[in-house]
Amino acid sequence: MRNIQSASLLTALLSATKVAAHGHVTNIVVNGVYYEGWDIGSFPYMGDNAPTVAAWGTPNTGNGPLAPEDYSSPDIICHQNATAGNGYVEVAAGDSINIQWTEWPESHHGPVIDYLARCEPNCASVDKTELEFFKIDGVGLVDGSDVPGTYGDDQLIANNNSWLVQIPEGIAPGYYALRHELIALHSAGEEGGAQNYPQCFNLKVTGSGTDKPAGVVGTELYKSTDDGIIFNIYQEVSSYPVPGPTLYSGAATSVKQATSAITSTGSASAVGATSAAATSAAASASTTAVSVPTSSAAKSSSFATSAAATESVAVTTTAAPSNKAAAPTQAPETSDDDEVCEDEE
Ligand SMILES: [Cu+2]
Repeated sequence: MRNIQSASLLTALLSATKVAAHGHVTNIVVNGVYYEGWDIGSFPYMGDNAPTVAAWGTPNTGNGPLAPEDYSSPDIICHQNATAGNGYVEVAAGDSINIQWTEWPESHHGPVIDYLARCEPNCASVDKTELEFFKIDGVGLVDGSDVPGTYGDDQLIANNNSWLVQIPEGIAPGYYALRHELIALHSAGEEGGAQNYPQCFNLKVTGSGTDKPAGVVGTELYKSTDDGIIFNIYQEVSSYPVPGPTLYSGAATSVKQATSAITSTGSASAVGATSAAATSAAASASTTAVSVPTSSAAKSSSFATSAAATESVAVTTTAAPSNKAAAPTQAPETSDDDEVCEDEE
């Protein structure tokens, strides 16, 4: 299989180069409100002038992955040298959050996993190494009949490079760090080859739940020898063991992937600020998720549908910044992560 025609190989290499920057989360959408993420194209160069966002910051301007050798490093918690965002986004338990990625490389098949960790007193002031994460979502193999299989992140790609995660209804209100992660398995056939792409956002969860699920610290989520970390996707498989701790019993069993129409733009509330005006509107905006068939790569840009209650959104009511969501900021090509990313065919 190595003697592929050089033309198609060249094409593959070129397209790989185009997406070699891998990816990151550009924004999240909560009940129609758009909240920007950590813009690796500018925020790392702004020092204290970087805007207050709910996303955790990282100097990882090259979009590179973490590797199994990083599993015992604090980097695995929320990516390379990550620091907690000074902001948070309010969301009601039971609501869903749409997490928007830049274009995800097709070759990088693997699971999509989401965790929450309770932050006391808030996520901006915690010691990240003490955050205890419980798993609320983990989609691995969707269909293994067609090698190399369809995985969670293939559904993400089909869903406009976005992922819908539901905040469990039963968890106690409070501040939480959402740890959303893609694990690329294209080189995971041998130990050390998996690629982890964790992305974190601070949330303030409202509601009347009482559950405070047990979790594990980030540096104990995975081992380089875990079954789902060493895994050969280039063979017919009928199952895939999603790595990490077991799913929290109160997690949604299945979330139909959909995009979320953006009806307004919000700003993260600053930790410690007395007014949460920017996010208070989120709860009253309606969710307008539009189903995307998982069988086809529906990438229609006409996701926006009738959005009720837009008048109740108190925050900046600019039009949906679809250009922002669709055209990720170009990142400086400072990374050498191409070297660790062999797109095996
Ligand atoms: Cu890669």
